[in-house]
Amino acid sequence: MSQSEFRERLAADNMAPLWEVIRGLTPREPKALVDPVLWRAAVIRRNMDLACAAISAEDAERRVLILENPALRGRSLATTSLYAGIQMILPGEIAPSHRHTASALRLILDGRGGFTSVDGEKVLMEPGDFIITPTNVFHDHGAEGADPVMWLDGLDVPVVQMLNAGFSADYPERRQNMTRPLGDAQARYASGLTPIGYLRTTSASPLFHYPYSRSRDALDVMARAEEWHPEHGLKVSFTDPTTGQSPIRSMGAYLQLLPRGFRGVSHRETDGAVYCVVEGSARITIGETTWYAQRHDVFVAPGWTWRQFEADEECVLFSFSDRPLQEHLGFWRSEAAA
Ligand code: 1HN
Repeated sequence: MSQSEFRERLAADNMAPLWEVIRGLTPREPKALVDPVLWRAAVIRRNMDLACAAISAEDAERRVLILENPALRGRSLATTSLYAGIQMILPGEIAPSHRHTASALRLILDGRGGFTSVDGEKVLMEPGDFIITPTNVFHDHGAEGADPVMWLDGLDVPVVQMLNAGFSADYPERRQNMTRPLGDAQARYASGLTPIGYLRTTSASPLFHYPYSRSRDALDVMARAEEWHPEHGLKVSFTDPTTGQSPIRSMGAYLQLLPRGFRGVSHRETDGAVYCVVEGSARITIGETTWYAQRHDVFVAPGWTWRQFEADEECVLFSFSDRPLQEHLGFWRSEAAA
């Protein structure tokens, strides 16, 4: 039997020779599947204003501009495992209540008077706040003040797609009923006072709102010790106070303070990440690409690509990645330049 007859024979029986593909299945190291890419804040805002003229939040369900990696065009992906987008709500608008398997995390960029309701509890969104929408809980958003409200969304959509485990449903009304008072989760889980008898029943954190006023103060106080990580400056992860783990199992979110004059050591990690400059500016080198990133610029650092942070002025970066998932599976690795 010739080679080609053999291959046809196997294909006809829905079989294939592993020895022709084994290296692709078990690469020596991760491949560069996505591009480093940066979206300027001004370009985001300009296109968002066009989106606001084009469609209402109601008609869109979610008025979002997807941040697409040019290496994965048409697939709604920032990296192979992360979805990222920018969402805007105009005063008086409601993004109607729905739920889905994919978990979402949000970094509020601009505007006051925004709210999001998550599983029966409403929180007010302020710039810099970090908010999660865990898997399968109803959530709706709105803007009740005079400002348009804009934020960065991160979702684990690609993970849900890979597992083909996704469900979704609409809430019967535009806004969900409130079952808990304002500030309830904050009081219960972020005061160092967990109610006795509390039994965790969900996979995600019961604390779902991390106000920037608190995280920024914490960074400021921690920074006074001047204990800088050689690669990251001062980097903290958002944590579920009831477990000490990431508030969402599939994604981690981080704040990072680069002190003035910081010259970070080049490093690489198996998790690719989406970053957003919250305050100040920094020189970011990803592989062969260097950007001078400023407030509200968003960029992708692909996994296992050399990454370096330098700052002439104090800079605060937000980022999210699939690191907790990789750590759970025992996949996560990092390396610093010699
Ligand atoms: C979604 O439900 C939201 O609820 C944002 O704000 C972005 C991207 C893909 C699928 C669902 C939201 C989304 C999304």
